[in-house]
Amino acid sequence: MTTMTTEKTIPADPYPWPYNGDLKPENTALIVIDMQTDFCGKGGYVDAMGYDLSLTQAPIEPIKAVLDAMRAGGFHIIHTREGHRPDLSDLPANKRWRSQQIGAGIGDPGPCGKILVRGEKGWDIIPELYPEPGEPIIDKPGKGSFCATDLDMMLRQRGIANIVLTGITTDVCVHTTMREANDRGYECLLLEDCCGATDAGNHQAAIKMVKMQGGVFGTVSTSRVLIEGLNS
Ligand code: C5J
Repeated sequence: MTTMTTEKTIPADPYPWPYNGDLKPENTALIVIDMQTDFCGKGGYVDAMGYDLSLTQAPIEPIKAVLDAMRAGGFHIIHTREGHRPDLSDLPANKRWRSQQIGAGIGDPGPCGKILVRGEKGWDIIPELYPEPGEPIIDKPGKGSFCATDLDMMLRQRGIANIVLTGITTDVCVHTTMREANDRGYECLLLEDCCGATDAGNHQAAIKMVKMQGGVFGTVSTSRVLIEGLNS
Protein backbone atom coordinates (compact mmCIF):
# COMPACT_ATOMS: atom_id res chain seq x y z
CA MET A 1 0.00 0.00 0.00
CA THR A 2 1.32 3.47 -0.83
CA THR A 3 0.65 6.46 1.38
CA MET A 4 0.10 9.87 -0.19
CA THR A 5 1.98 12.76 1.39
CA THR A 6 1.08 16.30 0.42
CA GLU A 7 3.71 18.98 0.74
CA LYS A 8 2.79 22.59 1.32
CA THR A 9 5.09 25.59 1.58
CA ILE A 10 4.77 29.38 1.76
CA PRO A 11 6.96 31.50 -0.54
CA ALA A 12 9.56 33.23 1.64
CA ASP A 13 13.10 34.63 1.53
CA PRO A 14 15.64 32.97 1.58
CA TYR A 15 13.71 29.65 1.34
CA PRO A 16 10.09 28.48 1.12
CA TRP A 17 8.67 27.67 4.54
CA PRO A 18 8.62 25.24 6.19
CA TYR A 19 11.83 23.66 4.93
CA ASN A 20 10.27 20.16 4.83
CA GLY A 21 6.85 21.06 3.38
CA ASP A 22 5.11 19.73 6.51
CA LEU A 23 2.68 22.61 7.04
CA LYS A 24 -0.56 21.71 8.79
CA PRO A 25 -2.84 23.45 11.31
CA GLU A 26 -2.03 20.77 13.89
CA ASN A 27 1.74 21.36 13.86
CA THR A 28 1.83 25.12 13.30
CA ALA A 29 1.34 28.09 15.65
CA LEU A 30 0.99 31.80 15.16
CA ILE A 31 2.70 33.71 17.98
CA VAL A 32 1.63 37.32 18.48
CA ILE A 33 4.29 39.01 20.58
CA ASP A 34 3.67 41.87 23.03
CA MET A 35 0.91 43.77 21.18
CA GLN A 36 0.32 45.69 24.42
CA THR A 37 -0.66 49.31 25.00
CA ASP A 38 2.75 49.79 26.66
CA PHE A 39 4.43 49.12 23.31
CA CYS A 40 2.02 50.70 20.81
CA GLY A 41 -0.53 52.82 22.66
CA LYS A 42 -0.78 56.42 23.79
CA GLY A 43 0.50 56.90 27.32
CA GLY A 44 2.37 53.58 27.38
CA TYR A 45 6.04 52.69 27.88
CA VAL A 46 7.19 53.31 24.29
CA ASP A 47 5.25 56.59 24.17
CA ALA A 48 6.85 57.66 27.48
CA MET A 49 10.29 57.00 25.97
CA GLY A 50 9.40 59.44 23.18
CA TYR A 51 9.36 57.09 20.19
CA ASP A 52 7.13 57.42 17.12
CA LEU A 53 4.12 55.23 17.89
CA SER A 54 3.19 54.88 14.20
CA LEU A 55 6.14 52.45 13.85
CA THR A 56 4.86 50.02 16.46
CA GLN A 57 1.22 50.52 15.40
CA ALA A 58 1.95 49.68 11.73
CA PRO A 59 1.64 45.88 12.20
CA ILE A 60 -1.81 46.01 13.86
CA GLU A 61 -3.88 45.64 10.66
CA PRO A 62 -1.63 43.00 9.01
CA ILE A 63 -1.62 40.94 12.23
CA LYS A 64 -5.42 41.19 12.38
CA ALA A 65 -5.63 39.75 8.84
CA VAL A 66 -3.27 36.88 9.71
CA LEU A 67 -5.13 36.16 12.95
CA ASP A 68 -8.43 35.96 11.02
CA ALA A 69 -6.94 33.62 8.41
CA MET A 70 -5.16 31.34 10.87
CA ARG A 71 -8.10 31.20 13.29
CA ALA A 72 -10.34 30.24 10.36
CA GLY A 73 -7.83 27.57 9.30
CA GLY A 74 -7.76 25.99 12.77
CA PHE A 75 -4.11 26.83 13.51
CA HIS A 76 -2.78 27.23 17.06
CA ILE A 77 -2.73 30.86 18.23
CA ILE A 78 -0.53 32.01 21.15
CA HIS A 79 -0.08 35.53 22.54
CA THR A 80 2.65 36.95 24.76
CA ARG A 81 2.86 39.91 27.13
CA GLU A 82 6.00 41.42 28.63
CA GLY A 83 5.52 42.56 32.22
CA HIS A 84 6.50 42.21 35.84
CA ARG A 85 4.87 41.16 39.07
CA PRO A 86 3.27 44.05 41.00
CA ASP A 87 5.94 43.70 43.72
CA LEU A 88 8.61 43.89 40.98
CA SER A 89 10.32 40.81 42.42
CA ASP A 90 11.02 39.56 38.89
CA LEU A 91 12.43 42.87 37.62
CA PRO A 92 16.24 42.89 37.39
CA ALA A 93 17.70 46.03 38.97
CA ASN A 94 19.64 46.91 35.82
CA LYS A 95 16.52 46.70 33.64
CA ARG A 96 14.71 49.08 36.02
CA TRP A 97 17.68 51.45 36.21
CA ARG A 98 18.04 51.65 32.43
CA SER A 99 14.33 52.40 31.96
CA GLN A 100 14.58 55.18 34.55
CA GLN A 101 17.49 56.75 32.65
CA ILE A 102 15.25 57.22 29.60
CA GLY A 103 12.35 58.66 31.63
CA ALA A 104 10.04 55.62 31.57
CA GLY A 105 10.84 53.73 34.78
CA ILE A 106 9.38 50.24 34.77
CA GLY A 107 7.07 50.01 37.79
CA ASP A 108 6.61 53.78 37.97
CA PRO A 109 3.12 55.29 37.57
CA GLY A 110 2.14 56.62 34.14
CA PRO A 111 -1.04 57.58 32.27
CA CYS A 112 -1.88 53.88 31.73
CA GLY A 113 -0.96 52.72 35.22
CA LYS A 114 2.38 51.38 36.42
CA ILE A 115 4.66 50.83 33.43
CA LEU A 116 5.01 47.18 32.32
CA VAL A 117 3.37 45.84 35.48
CA ARG A 118 1.00 42.89 35.26
CA GLY A 119 -2.65 43.81 35.75
CA GLU A 120 -2.20 47.46 34.76
CA LYS A 121 -4.08 48.98 31.81
CA GLY A 122 -0.98 49.69 29.74
CA TRP A 123 0.36 46.17 30.16
CA ASP A 124 -2.58 44.42 28.56
CA ILE A 125 -3.00 43.45 24.90
CA ILE A 126 -4.72 46.09 22.74
CA PRO A 127 -8.45 45.50 22.12
CA GLU A 128 -8.01 45.15 18.31
CA LEU A 129 -5.86 42.03 18.79
CA TYR A 130 -7.26 40.70 22.07
CA PRO A 131 -6.99 36.91 22.44
CA GLU A 132 -10.11 34.85 21.93
CA PRO A 133 -11.19 32.45 24.69
CA GLY A 134 -8.92 29.40 24.71
CA GLU A 135 -5.92 31.12 23.10
CA PRO A 136 -3.01 30.85 25.56
CA ILE A 137 -1.26 34.00 26.78
CA ILE A 138 2.37 33.66 27.86
CA ASP A 139 3.31 36.23 30.49
CA LYS A 140 7.05 36.83 30.37
CA PRO A 141 9.39 38.99 32.43
CA GLY A 142 12.01 39.26 29.68
CA LYS A 143 12.44 39.90 26.00
CA GLY A 144 12.47 36.27 24.87
CA SER A 145 9.23 34.31 25.17
CA PHE A 146 11.02 31.14 26.32
CA CYS A 147 12.91 32.69 29.26
CA ALA A 148 11.17 31.96 32.60
CA THR A 149 7.94 30.79 30.90
CA ASP A 150 6.19 27.53 29.98
CA LEU A 151 6.07 28.30 26.24
CA ASP A 152 8.33 25.41 25.21
CA MET A 153 6.19 22.98 27.23
CA MET A 154 3.00 24.36 25.65
CA LEU A 155 4.40 24.00 22.12
CA ARG A 156 5.72 20.47 22.68
CA GLN A 157 2.48 19.29 24.32
CA ARG A 158 0.61 20.43 21.22
CA GLY A 159 3.09 18.84 18.77
CA ILE A 160 4.00 22.18 17.23
CA ALA A 161 7.01 22.24 14.90
CA ASN A 162 6.40 25.41 12.87
CA ILE A 163 6.07 28.94 14.27
CA VAL A 164 4.87 32.12 12.55
CA LEU A 165 6.28 35.14 14.39
CA THR A 166 4.53 38.51 14.53
CA GLY A 167 4.44 41.45 16.95
CA ILE A 168 6.65 44.10 18.49
CA THR A 169 9.38 44.95 18.60
CA THR A 170 11.13 43.34 15.63
CA ASP A 171 14.65 43.88 16.93
CA VAL A 172 14.02 43.11 20.61
CA CYS A 173 11.26 40.72 21.74
CA VAL A 174 10.44 39.26 18.32
CA HIS A 175 14.10 38.66 17.44
CA THR A 176 14.97 37.24 20.86
CA THR A 177 11.99 34.87 20.67
CA MET A 178 12.90 33.82 17.12
CA ARG A 179 16.48 33.08 18.13
CA GLU A 180 15.35 31.09 21.17
CA ALA A 181 12.82 29.14 19.08
CA ASN A 182 15.35 28.44 16.34
CA ASP A 183 17.87 27.11 18.84
CA ARG A 184 15.20 24.74 20.18
CA GLY A 185 14.61 23.32 16.67
CA TYR A 186 11.36 25.11 15.78
CA GLU A 187 10.98 26.05 12.11
CA CYS A 188 10.39 29.82 12.09
CA LEU A 189 8.73 32.23 9.67
CA LEU A 190 8.87 35.97 10.37
CA LEU A 191 6.20 38.14 8.72
CA GLU A 192 7.92 41.44 8.13
CA ASP A 193 4.82 43.63 7.77
CA CYS A 194 3.41 42.08 10.96
CA CYS A 195 6.34 43.40 13.02
CA GLY A 196 7.52 46.88 13.95
CA ALA A 197 10.38 48.46 15.88
CA THR A 198 10.92 51.79 17.65
CA ASP A 199 13.52 52.54 14.98
CA ALA A 200 12.85 51.89 11.28
CA GLY A 201 16.50 51.11 10.56
CA ASN A 202 16.60 48.52 13.32
CA HIS A 203 13.47 46.88 11.88
CA GLN A 204 15.14 46.53 8.48
CA ALA A 205 18.40 45.31 10.03
CA ALA A 206 16.56 42.69 12.08
CA ILE A 207 14.85 41.35 8.94
CA LYS A 208 18.18 41.24 7.11
CA MET A 209 19.83 39.33 9.97
CA VAL A 210 17.27 36.53 9.74
CA LYS A 211 18.04 36.02 6.05
CA MET A 212 21.83 35.73 6.29
CA GLN A 213 23.65 32.39 6.06
CA GLY A 214 20.79 30.79 4.13
CA GLY A 215 18.27 31.75 6.83
CA VAL A 216 20.26 31.58 10.03
CA PHE A 217 17.17 32.01 12.25
CA GLY A 218 14.49 30.98 9.73
CA THR A 219 12.90 32.72 6.78
CA VAL A 220 10.87 35.88 6.01
CA SER A 221 7.56 36.51 4.23
CA THR A 222 4.57 38.87 4.41
CA SER A 223 0.97 38.64 5.62
CA ARG A 224 -0.40 38.72 2.04
CA VAL A 225 1.85 35.90 0.83
CA LEU A 226 1.10 33.75 3.88
CA ILE A 227 -2.68 34.23 3.61
CA GLU A 228 -2.64 33.50 -0.15
CA GLY A 229 -0.51 30.42 0.47
CA LEU A 230 -2.80 29.10 3.21
CA ASN A 231 -5.85 29.59 0.99
CA SER A 232 -4.35 27.98 -2.12
C1 C5J B 1 11.04 46.00 24.44
C2 C5J B 1 9.65 44.37 23.30
N1 C5J B 1 11.44 46.56 23.30
N2 C5J B 1 8.43 43.82 23.36
N3 C5J B 1 10.14 44.97 24.43
O1 C5J B 1 11.45 46.41 25.49
O2 C5J B 1 10.28 44.37 22.26
